[in-house]
Amino acid sequence: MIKLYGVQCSLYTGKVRSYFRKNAIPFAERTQSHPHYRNAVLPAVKNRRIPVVEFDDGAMVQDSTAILDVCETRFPHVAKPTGALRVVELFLEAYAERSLLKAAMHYRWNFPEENRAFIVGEFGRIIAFANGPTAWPQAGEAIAGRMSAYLPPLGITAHSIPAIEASYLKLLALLNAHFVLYPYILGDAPSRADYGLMGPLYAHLGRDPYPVRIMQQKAPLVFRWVERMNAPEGETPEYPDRAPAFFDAANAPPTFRAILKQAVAEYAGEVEATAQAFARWAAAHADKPSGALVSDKGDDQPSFGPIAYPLENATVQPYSSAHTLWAIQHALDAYAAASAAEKAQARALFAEAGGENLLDLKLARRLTRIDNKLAIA
Ligand SMILES: N[C@@H](CCC(=O)N[C@@H](CS)C(=O)NCC(=O)O)C(=O)O
Repeated sequence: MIKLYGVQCSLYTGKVRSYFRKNAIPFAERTQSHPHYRNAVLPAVKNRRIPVVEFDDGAMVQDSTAILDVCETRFPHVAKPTGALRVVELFLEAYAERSLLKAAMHYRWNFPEENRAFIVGEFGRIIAFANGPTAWPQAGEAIAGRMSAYLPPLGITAHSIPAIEASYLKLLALLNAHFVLYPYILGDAPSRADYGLMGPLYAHLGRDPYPVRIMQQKAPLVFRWVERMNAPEGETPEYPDRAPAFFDAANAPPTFRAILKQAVAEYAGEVEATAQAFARWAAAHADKPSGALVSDKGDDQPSFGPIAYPLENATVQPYSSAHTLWAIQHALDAYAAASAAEKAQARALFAEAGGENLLDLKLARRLTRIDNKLAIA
């Protein structure tokens, strides 16, 4: 049976767990404290991040996006959208994994009175469950310190927090309106847009004490979507007797178009600034051969240095994430592979969302992952 190494409070694990459940793919979930993780998985993947999936033939992959890529070839029966909607699902997956990380991290770490004991306990139970409740707080504190240190490099500051909150609350309202009509982002079947969004919207924003209350009170249909995305049923009571199909890109409903527009508004500036940082990096590293890791130090998700981009009425100043360009490359590849008619549909959708330029983005070099680390293709 497939093994998923991860935990409930892990953003990226939530994405993969939901994919397996929704598509009736049997799996067993384990934490990193399992002896097989330490003895066999970590030495093989050479990357301490979760999730890691060990497939039944022994192949192991770290990175939720890379795992879904592999799953698409291993489980061809799982329906996936085509044409313009394929471009959209991969764009929204990239948006969820990077841009929504700000809201996920802010709402987890900046409300310690409500969240801190819960999340420290969660971390403690991951690494020291067998040692019993008295051991958990101390074990959890060590991880909590490391995770909360990610906030400044993500650009989460007193200046940007009002913008991060405003943008997140807009998304919640738009999703809530969409789920009145459809069970999933692209209609009546889940896609990588949903799996991607499940990372931040379940593990942090739909589960930590402070933000889950916001979701329940302001966007109850989003809370229901989170439940639905973690359940194996194909059909749910609110939308009975509906065929599990995606809507047609040409007739994409206004509620969906509004979600795409919000994602573009939040994320396009970061993508463009990161692509520019990559171009500067590539010019300075023109001798990097194909197959070389991006990071000389062997970092799996390196940065091309600081960037700045607008969000609402603020400027966010994070360290750029090279990894997000690899994720965006998925959407660009889908666009390049589309027919002329599908390209026109994708352009129409992104143009209406204010993001037509994204489809013309040229990355300085092609990116790939080698040994679970970002590399030059
Ligand atoms: N792009 C990776 C990100 C994985 C990731 O950052 N996972 C977190 C937990 S949600 C982690 O393992 N962090 C450990 C660390 O940063 O040291 C993926 O999609 O799997």
